[in-house]
Amino acid sequence: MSEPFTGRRQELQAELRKRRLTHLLVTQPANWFYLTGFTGEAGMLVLSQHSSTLITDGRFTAQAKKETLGVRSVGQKGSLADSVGVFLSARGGRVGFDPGQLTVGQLQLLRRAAGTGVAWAEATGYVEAQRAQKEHQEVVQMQAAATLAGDVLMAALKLLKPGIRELEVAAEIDYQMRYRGAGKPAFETIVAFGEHSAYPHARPTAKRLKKNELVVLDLGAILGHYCSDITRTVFVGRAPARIRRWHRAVQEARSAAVAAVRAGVSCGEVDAAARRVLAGHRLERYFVHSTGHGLGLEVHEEPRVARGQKQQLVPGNVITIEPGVYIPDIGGIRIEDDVAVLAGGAQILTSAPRELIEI
Ligand SMILES: [Mn+2]
Repeated sequence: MSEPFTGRRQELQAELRKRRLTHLLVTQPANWFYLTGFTGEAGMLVLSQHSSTLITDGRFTAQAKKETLGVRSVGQKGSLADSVGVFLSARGGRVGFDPGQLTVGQLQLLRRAAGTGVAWAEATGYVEAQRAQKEHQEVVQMQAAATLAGDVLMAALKLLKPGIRELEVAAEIDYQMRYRGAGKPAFETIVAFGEHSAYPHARPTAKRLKKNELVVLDLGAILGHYCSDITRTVFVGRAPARIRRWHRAVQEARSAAVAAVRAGVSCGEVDAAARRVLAGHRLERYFVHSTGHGLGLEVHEEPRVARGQKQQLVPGNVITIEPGVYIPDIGGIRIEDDVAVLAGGAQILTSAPRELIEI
């Protein structure tokens, strides 16, 4: 099978020509990995209309040569800004940079080093837009990452006995990810017991599990560079009627949002589908975050599945659908799946059971 990087660079280079940029600075590791395969965490990729140059320091030069094909790799001399500046000053032209990724200080240093022959132009989110539309092989990889995350979550349920600490469960989840071949967790694993689960992004603590508590497990694995993200909610004991009712409402909201997913539908419409169901159950005010987010090389990327988002889904988008309700002092309920957008619908990548798990 051919490598995907050359084609991605060619697509971006066509964009540069269209935008009349001679170069684009790629300053973010996920972006340069996407374009070259380079896994180092320091350096800069300078994409020109017909060539690509990776400028890295001594820790990464051998790695850059080994991992990339058709990319010139240049060893950094002095600071990164000096090296990139010298490279650009020798060529001149109109250089695109992403103001969301370069600090004011870095831009000042680059300007000074590149001199007056270089014009600077804001070029926001070019690679991110390309990354949002996954190729078939990327979706296949994300399916594997999602399956692994679901398996780890199901295995972790066995630990949920009264007395265990949130941190112990989180440690076991992280261990199981790596044991099963994942690179590392995609984000800090969330294990939240009882009233802690009312915080959507609770951090695991030394709190011990009690009977008749809710448990929210939210975890993601990075497998073959791609992230997964899954959440399930558990009740320790037999759940009272109101917990069942809340969980059913969240399940219904999740199903409505997934049913709304297909190419051509706006992200705001998907978000509204979940919100409408929760409003019908008078739970809307307890749903305190967006319905989902793009997922890929990073755990949060384009597109955002939030209220009012006009951006339309296209085939190849991979997003999370994760409605939840958070009742202060009692607990939270969230169900999260990863979904690939198809022309006529959605392909669900995560597979663990979605009903309320009582243990
Ligand atoms: Mn998520």
